[in-house]
Amino acid sequence: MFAPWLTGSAEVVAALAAGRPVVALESTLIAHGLPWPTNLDTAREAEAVVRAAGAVPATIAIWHGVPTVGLSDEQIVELAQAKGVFKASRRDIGAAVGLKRLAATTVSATMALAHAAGVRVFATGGIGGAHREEEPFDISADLTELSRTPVLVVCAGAKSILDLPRTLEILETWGVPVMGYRTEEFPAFYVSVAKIPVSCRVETASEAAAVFAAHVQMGGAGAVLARTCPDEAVIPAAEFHEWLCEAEQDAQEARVSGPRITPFLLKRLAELSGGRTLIANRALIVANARLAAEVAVELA
Ligand code: PSU
Ligand code: MN
Repeated sequence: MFAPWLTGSAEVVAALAAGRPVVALESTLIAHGLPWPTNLDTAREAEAVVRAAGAVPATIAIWHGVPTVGLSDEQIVELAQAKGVFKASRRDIGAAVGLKRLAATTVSATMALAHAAGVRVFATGGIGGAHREEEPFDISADLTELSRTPVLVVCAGAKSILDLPRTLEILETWGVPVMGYRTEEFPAFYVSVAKIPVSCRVETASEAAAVFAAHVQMGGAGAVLARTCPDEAVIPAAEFHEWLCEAEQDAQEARVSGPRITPFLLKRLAELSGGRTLIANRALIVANARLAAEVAVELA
């Protein structure tokens, strides 16, 4: 079950061996998505709600070359403050291991490592997707990974900085189910929902678990379970789009592209919103972690 090249915390290894529920959590949002100390507080709160719901949290990263499932609290503290952390997506796992880098894993890389460990449920903030600009062309590896790795990704949809209709079309092309948790419309990260239908609505964690289990049993791979940002933190779409246009212009002027674009936009949005996007980001990550734990309990 647990690939020999992986390292796991004793708690995670024991839980998996006993068939107890485990929830994977990613590390790019700690190292690149949120600033200190919101990143540490969010990572700890996500782990705490997973435990409270009866599952074991497994924050995943590549620890100086060692793919690790279940970082210790000391490691999370170090990662939250470290400078020059490598942002590893699926293509970068080999480089991070071969060159012994300290790497935070994106959704795509975290899915790959979670699957190698035998973890089926994973919570994050929002998946990557197709960016809005034609130039520079940019589609996240998260979408490809969802099409080939059987892990359920619980998220607040795809990030509102993206072209959401295009992102959903790509997921549909590649056979990735997108479940809406108590919603028919696709959640849009900081913003409540985009007016695009999900592929199926579910009312409970148990329904989500049943859909995912059937999808995988019949030859499917990854799936998305999307819930909206908690009401008290959600950002009105009109306000958000003003900030987004400004942030995109700044990104163009600074000629930011590739893996740097998403962290750049998230940071500018936090500044332009006076910290409101950080409150939303933290709230949605914690809510997703709780729901992921409920689904993991159902699957176990
Ligand atoms: N969710 C968040 N904040 C983040 C991310 C998700 O709330 O920073 C990260 C995930 O690791 C996701 C990545 O895979 O952003 C997307 O990066 P890119 O657009 O370069 O694929
Ligand atoms: Mn990209």
